[in-house]
Amino acid sequence: MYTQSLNGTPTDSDLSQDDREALVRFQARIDRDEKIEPNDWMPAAYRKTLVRQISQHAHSEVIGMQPEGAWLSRAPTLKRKGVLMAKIQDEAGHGLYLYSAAETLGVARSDLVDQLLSGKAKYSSIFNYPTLNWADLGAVGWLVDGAAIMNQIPLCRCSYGPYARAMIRVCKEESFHQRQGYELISDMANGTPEQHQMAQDALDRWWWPALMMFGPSDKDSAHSSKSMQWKIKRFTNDELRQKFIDATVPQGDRIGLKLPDPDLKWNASEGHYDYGEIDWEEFKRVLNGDGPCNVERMEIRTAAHENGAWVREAAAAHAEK
Ligand code: BYC
Repeated sequence: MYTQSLNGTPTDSDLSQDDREALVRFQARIDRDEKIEPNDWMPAAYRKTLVRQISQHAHSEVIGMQPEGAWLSRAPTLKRKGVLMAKIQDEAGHGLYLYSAAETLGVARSDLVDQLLSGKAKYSSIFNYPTLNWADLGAVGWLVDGAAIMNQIPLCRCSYGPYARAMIRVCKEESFHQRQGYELISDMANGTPEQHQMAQDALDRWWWPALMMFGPSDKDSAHSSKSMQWKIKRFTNDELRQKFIDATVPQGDRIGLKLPDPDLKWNASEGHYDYGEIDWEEFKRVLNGDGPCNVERMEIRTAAHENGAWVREAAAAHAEK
């Protein structure tokens, strides 16, 4: 049945007259900026898109703990260690809110996790890059969390209520993450010449992967037009990427770091920065499992899942009592 089914994207000719009318009423609610709630009627394709996006977002938060976790035992001061620990715990929390938001759409979290572990579901490309030195933690906070906020603030106005509400708290925490990263990399950039060089090197390696977080260019984005019509996405991938670049260039200038793009220049007539070509071949390779850390990330995640089996069994046994 079309109306509430989770699978398949029917074509217009598959729809009954009732379904067509329901679709018109649904789009009218979206156009009036009403929130869609879990028990409301929604087209199967809207539900499917949300499950896909929210679950991939949740997986990204969970996998995203790994590049930072690698530095917990090597943080240079107690203060930095405490901040890093809090940030990583926040990411775990974001994953949990997001899995819960996805579950309101009628999918089981265990199925979503299986999709991640079997390689069927994606997670953000950015987490397949390594954190090679301490300055990378600054670059991750400044750029990766900075890009995340740019992408996620509009999701607070997403048409699906549970996702939009989860994003409000996530964004508050992401804002703290971005600021701690910028403070960390500012300290490095203003430190000794060697520390400054480490900060520049981290920026050089993280800049382009951070731009890829926003997804393929609009002309290649499979889902954007439908997601914009349904107000799941409020801006296209390229619009958000441009906003991020425009916000980040002056931040780099302020701390004396140079963004690694020779084509970056202010375009006064359009009021934004023009930028160079993104290496989309690299993006595709990373999405297809061939990034620097894809294998390692999945091995660690799979081992954590297997080692946690007894906790899930104990929790289920306790719940049955
Ligand atoms: N990496 O049609 P498109 C965080 C996939 S967590 C991997 O434009 P859409 C953080 C896309 O899924 C950051 N895959 O898709 C955590 C689709 O594949 P499928 C995660 C990507 O959904 C810890 C295909 O390419 N943020 O910030 O309209 C520590 C075609 O793309 C990527 C979110 O998940 C990518 N970069 O737009 C620190 C935010 N880009 O599903 C920080 C929520 C695209 O057809 N998600 N793909 O197989 C979104 O806003 C949207 O899903 C995207 C993509 C903008 C990412």
